[in-house]
Amino acid sequence: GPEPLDEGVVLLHGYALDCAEPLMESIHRVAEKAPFRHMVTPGGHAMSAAMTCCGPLGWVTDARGYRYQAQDPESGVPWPEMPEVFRHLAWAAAKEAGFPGFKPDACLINRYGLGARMGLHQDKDERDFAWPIVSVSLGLPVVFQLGGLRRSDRPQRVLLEHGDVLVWGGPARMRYHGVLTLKAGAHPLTGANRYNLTFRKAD
Ligand code: MD5
Ligand code: FE
Repeated sequence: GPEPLDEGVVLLHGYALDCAEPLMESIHRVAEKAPFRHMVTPGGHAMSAAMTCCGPLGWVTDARGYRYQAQDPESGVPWPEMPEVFRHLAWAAAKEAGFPGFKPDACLINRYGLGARMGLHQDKDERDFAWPIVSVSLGLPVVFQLGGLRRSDRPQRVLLEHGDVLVWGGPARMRYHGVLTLKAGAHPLTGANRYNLTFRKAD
């Protein structure tokens, strides 16, 4: 089976390469219905990554806080359906990493342009932390910060490249993590951007 990076963290290097083109086409189709936007944190700062969602639940942030909800706040209508290629990839990667039966109900799509980053944080808005999170990287590479269970734990740096899939769960589920600033580049499928799909069981 795959090599864990650390307890509960499995990096499936290149696992999404074979389906990268359908994934990107699906991202663009989702974004026609639910455009990428820079959501605002409860502290009043616009996030540097642009986001959209698909699936029964979408993650949102605004002045009221962080939460999952069934409707896109910009349009008031349900998030677009989760494309089959997304659902299959998330399920298969989770199984490969030792989490059979993963049926995510939320997919957050992050688009990082030049200079975008994501500060160290924990993912803790989900109901059941027994399910893993599956993260798919497309396009330009970025340095991922894999921290510990306390914010003060010094993060390890892991390069995430096009097609990489990261699965973490169990003892790693609540680890702090983030991504460093995206550098300039050009990728044949994504241009100057990095996309990240984050699959979660939120409800
Ligand atoms: C990203 N997104 O690259 C990252 C990948 C987010 C987010 O963090 O919340 O949208 S998710 C990688 C991740 C999540 C939770 C735990 C760990 C990694 N981990 O312990 O390594 O846009
Ligand atoms: Fe996160």
